[in-house]
Amino acid sequence: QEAKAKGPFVPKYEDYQKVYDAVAKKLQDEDDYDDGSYGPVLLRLAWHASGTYDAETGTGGSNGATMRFAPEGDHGANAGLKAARDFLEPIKEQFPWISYSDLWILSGICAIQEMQGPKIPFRPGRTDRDVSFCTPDGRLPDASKDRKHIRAIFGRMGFDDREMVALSGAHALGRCHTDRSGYDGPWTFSPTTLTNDYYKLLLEEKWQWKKWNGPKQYEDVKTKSLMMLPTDMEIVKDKTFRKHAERYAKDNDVFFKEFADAVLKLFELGVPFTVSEDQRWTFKSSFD
Ligand code: DDH
Repeated sequence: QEAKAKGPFVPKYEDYQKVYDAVAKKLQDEDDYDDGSYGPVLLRLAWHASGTYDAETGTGGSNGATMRFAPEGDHGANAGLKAARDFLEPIKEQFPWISYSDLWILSGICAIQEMQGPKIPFRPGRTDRDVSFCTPDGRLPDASKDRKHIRAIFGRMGFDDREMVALSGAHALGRCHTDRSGYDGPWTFSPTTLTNDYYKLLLEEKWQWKKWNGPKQYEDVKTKSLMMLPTDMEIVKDKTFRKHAERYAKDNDVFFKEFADAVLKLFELGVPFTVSEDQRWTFKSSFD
């Protein structure tokens, strides 16, 4: 029988699942970073790649992975994300067929799922673009600002109030680093597990300004070991934002559902997919 002609390699679901598995394994193996996981900083990389999107001009977003280049990589908001990009470099070498931009988003999804968050469906289609596609500085949120700024930044991406509050729940994860943003500390007591604790703590704890030489941030009165950014506190000070924070604090399932929807939307902003919405994949987690 005649051998079939071999065309170019077209990766399938199984191939992307292999990339997911490799990232998940590396997350487990390299547990001596920060609070025991690269998960939070991987998620932040995917979010900062996506959060540059501008709906009006269609520029920015996760397509392109332009944070690899100096102007964008050096933006103040991206300080420290080299740790995440370096973490992924051996994965990229192992699976050279995947674009950096798909890899960063797949890894953000892997981080969420491996930190016990909800499933986030994925579809490939991002291609890497050159330095000329770098976005201007100032498209990502500034933690020292107020609700007007939050609405301007996330509104520019096409999000409504409910989605802004849902996305903010990512701060259940990770921490601030004085040598990156200048802020200090984690938001919750379990920074490597996704829960609705961010909303619970915001609503139930007493918060005061931290007395220190760093940028203005809040600390919890009881233990002084947790932090909130000025933008985090807007989530409970603004009446509309607060209504959603209360819903999420009350019901983790509701938070997971609305967080997953908003993250899916965030990660797909501005990507010219050739695959339709009903052809998204859901990856198996390491503990499924
Ligand atoms: Fe954030 N974030 N973020 N954030 N973020 C920081 C860390 C992490 C803001 C500022 C900061 C989102 C929204 C906002 C994560 C995910 C997400 C830090 C500390 C600052 C500052 C960085 C450092 O020092 O290392 C502001 C302002 C906003 C805003 O909404 C107004 C969103 C939407 C997400 C998301 O993932 C959907 C994660 C994870 C971290 C922890 C990173 C780490 O290394 O740990």
